[in-house]
Amino acid sequence: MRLHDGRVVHFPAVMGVLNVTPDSFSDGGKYLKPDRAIAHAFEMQENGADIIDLGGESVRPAGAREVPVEEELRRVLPVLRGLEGRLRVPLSIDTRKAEVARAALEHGAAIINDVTALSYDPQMARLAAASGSAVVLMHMRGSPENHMRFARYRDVVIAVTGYLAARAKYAIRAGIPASRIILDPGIGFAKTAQHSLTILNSLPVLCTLGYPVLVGTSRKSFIRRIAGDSPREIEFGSAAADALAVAAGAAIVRVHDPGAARAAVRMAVEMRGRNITK
Ligand code: HH2
Repeated sequence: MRLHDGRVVHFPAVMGVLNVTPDSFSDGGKYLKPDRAIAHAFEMQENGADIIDLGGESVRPAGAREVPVEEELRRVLPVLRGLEGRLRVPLSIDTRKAEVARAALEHGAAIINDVTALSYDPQMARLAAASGSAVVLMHMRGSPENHMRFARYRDVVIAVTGYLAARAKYAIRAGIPASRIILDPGIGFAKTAQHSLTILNSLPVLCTLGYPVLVGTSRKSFIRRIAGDSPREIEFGSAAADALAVAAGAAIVRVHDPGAARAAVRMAVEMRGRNITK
């Protein structure tokens, strides 16, 4: 995918998670100090991340609390300033707020990762269109605060695919080029473990929409439940899920450990052929 700043992300790509939050479910508080967050971004780049995804608000699948925009800006701005012009790989901003996304774009971010698929902030679609940034549109029901109340589907694959097709249409109508749209089924968001597994089993269906698909399974509760709860089991389980997601057509995996994911993605590519994603 060619980004508006001319940089190209080759698929399958590894997106490294950089949470500057006190309460993220797996790494909350670890990178709250800007210096530590900046160092971790460079470390993830060295370990094989193709994109760094910076977030200042936890939206963890277990239920999160909304962060005021001033606080979110206070968390991400020092990190944005510290990374601007120094990161080789593109920066993505994980936010549902246009004001935060705008600040990130001004500091060189090229991707807006919006877990509400441009539905939370009416300014978001216009901002993405005007800036030329790429967008990640994720499926969820309700909001990050209450989505688990809505984890009921007649057919989760049809519901997710239909929703994302409609959000992509909305984005295009708002002026975002189709070539800069990425879709994400939102693993763990308004989904039980079984829903997440069903979706992962049906990724080729989502891929038929013709957009790159991003999958974020890293360290989520269904991995812990299946692979085990020790740090090694969680990491191996996440890497296995990344490999299988890429083999099934995912273009981007969003991960906490880019080194492990990079190895897993390489195996998937070599075992299934190099043209498994666009
Ligand atoms: N998952 C999380 C956050 N943002 N964005 C996309 N596009 N897809 C995801 O699956 C996704 C996401 C939750 O993970 P994490 O960032 O580790 O936790 P938290 O939101 O608690 O910071």
